[in-house]
Amino acid sequence: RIELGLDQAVRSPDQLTVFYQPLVGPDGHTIRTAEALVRWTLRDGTSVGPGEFIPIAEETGLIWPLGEWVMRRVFAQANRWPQVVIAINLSPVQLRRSSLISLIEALVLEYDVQPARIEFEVTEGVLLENHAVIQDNLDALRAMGFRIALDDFGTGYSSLSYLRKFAFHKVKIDQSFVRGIGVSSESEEIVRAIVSIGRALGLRLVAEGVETREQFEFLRGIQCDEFQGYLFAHPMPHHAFWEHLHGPL
Ligand code: G
Ligand code: G
Ligand code: MN
Ligand code: NA
Repeated sequence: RIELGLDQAVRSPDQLTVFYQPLVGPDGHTIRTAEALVRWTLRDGTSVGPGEFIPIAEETGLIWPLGEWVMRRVFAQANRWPQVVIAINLSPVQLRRSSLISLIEALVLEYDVQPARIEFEVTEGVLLENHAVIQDNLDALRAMGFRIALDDFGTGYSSLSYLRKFAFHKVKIDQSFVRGIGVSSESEEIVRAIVSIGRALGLRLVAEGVETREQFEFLRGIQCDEFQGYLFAHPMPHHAFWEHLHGPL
């Protein structure tokens, strides 16, 4: 069963790794941010994608030790790349616990990480819950100096009022809209609308899942700030990311 295997992987995390995917600026190569994405490779060499095991980790509670492990890995590695901000995905399950903040405070001291170097990505689903703890946790993270990005924007029951209610730094436009660029004028209009609202609210705008030159040109034309996708780079192991930043050793 996947649960048992995941439980073992989290206890002795030699099967887990963190990959990093660069986000580039409008020139198509300057890297300001990288997203941390967990990978699980079984002993037999097969790998299970986070799309499959994160939901199970959320149901079983394993997201808690798994999330802590990801933060420890990223915090330990972040100091090697002072020029980039590392983005970490936070599950709604993590955000619902008030002990998240004391954990992160302890990790900041232990790894001597500057919060401004870390960005937390939260999905808009979290905001619908209208949970006081979630709001308090986001406020506390912001007060500590972390940046907060709203991930997968446009896929949930988005209400624009959330953009005002929570002071995000960034909005990540969901891949599904980016995929529609050049294909559906409706997707293009949605992307334009998200960008103009985000801009009016002073947010940075990130496009996810950019795979073609045409998508990139469109998004650059409407002044998106950052771009993430296979056109620029795939998620990669930390040593490959290091080489990507500095050239081969
Ligand atoms: O890397 P990939 O595109 O396969 O990721 C699939 C999903 O898993 C994405 O929604 C991504 O946000 C999520 N994910 C990847 N790494 C983490 C992680 O460390 N924590 C959480 N909560 N989600 C993650
Ligand atoms: O839900 P979240 O946005 O955190 O998920 C990010 C996921 O998107 C990662 O699993 C990453 O591997 C994937 N991804 C990144 N760039 C691209 C891309 O250009 N195309 C596709 N299809 N997926 C991408
Ligand atoms: Mn993400
Ligand atoms: Na996303």
